[in-house]
Amino acid sequence: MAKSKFEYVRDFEVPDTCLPNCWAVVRVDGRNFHRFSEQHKFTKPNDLRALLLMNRCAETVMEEIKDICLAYGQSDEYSFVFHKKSNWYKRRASKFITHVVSQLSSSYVFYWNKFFPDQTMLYPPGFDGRVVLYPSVQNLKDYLSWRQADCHINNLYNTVFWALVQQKGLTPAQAQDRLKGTLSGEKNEILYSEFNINYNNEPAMYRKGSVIVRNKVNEISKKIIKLPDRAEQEEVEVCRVRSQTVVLHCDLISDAFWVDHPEVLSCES
Ligand code: DGT
Ligand code: MG
Ligand code: MG
Ligand code: MG
Ligand code: MG
Repeated sequence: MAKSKFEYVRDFEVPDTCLPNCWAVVRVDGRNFHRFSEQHKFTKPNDLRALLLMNRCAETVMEEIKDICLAYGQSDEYSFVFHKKSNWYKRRASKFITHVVSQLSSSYVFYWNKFFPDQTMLYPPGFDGRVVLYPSVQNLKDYLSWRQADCHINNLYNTVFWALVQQKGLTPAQAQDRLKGTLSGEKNEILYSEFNINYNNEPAMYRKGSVIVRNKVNEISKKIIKLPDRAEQEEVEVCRVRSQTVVLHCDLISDAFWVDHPEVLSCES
């Protein structure tokens, strides 16, 4: 087909390929969720509905994009790890980011009512996205450890902060003052001695965030077939290996997770 004289504008598009053989992590984060969580009356410090909704959205992203081998989420953010061998959309960064962000955003609206049956969505939420490449498995593990450590630090702080405000009647400024310069041991001690809360008994999803991996399950179904050497049709059992997403609230910082789940980073599947 003859080209139009306008075709040359294509040359303004620049390549944005993610470097081969690197783990590509797309992190999405809610836009101004400080405001969104206030307006939609999220409970503090953690809103179970909001976290479960984010997990559902992240599972949808993984169902749609098979080259994602693991996802990790906490607060209003989720990180999606594209396998280093992925060649999805020729590894174009813009495809990685925009497809993840749009699939997650539309899912957030699509599933909202399921998790917030009594709360109307007041305005459409937005999410930002970025992709970062990690050349070694150790870099990738350290990235995930960084996000999980962030979850832990924020959650410990928020748990004590809101206990002081909600149960002791301190103003936010007073609570902030009280916690200024405290180490994590001291925060644990305040929770234990003043609120009878053992931080380690707080829900694992709040303390550790959520990890999504794929589980292989054998799915047995019945099928009616006609074998060539038989006169009648017969019902036979067929076994299919299906991959399902599963949400965990485990530690990613120690080696145990990686020893228990070698399939996550392996090149098979
Ligand atoms: P950004 O990301 O720069 O557009 O701005 P924000 O406001 O989204 O800031 P970010 O992402 O650093 O912090 C997340 C905000 O979302 C933070 O203000 C607390 C809120 N948030 C997230 N999860 C929950 C929750 O479960 N309960 C409540 N009450 N707030 C939450
Ligand atoms: Mg932010
Ligand atoms: Mg945010
Ligand atoms: Mg955030
Ligand atoms: Mg198109």
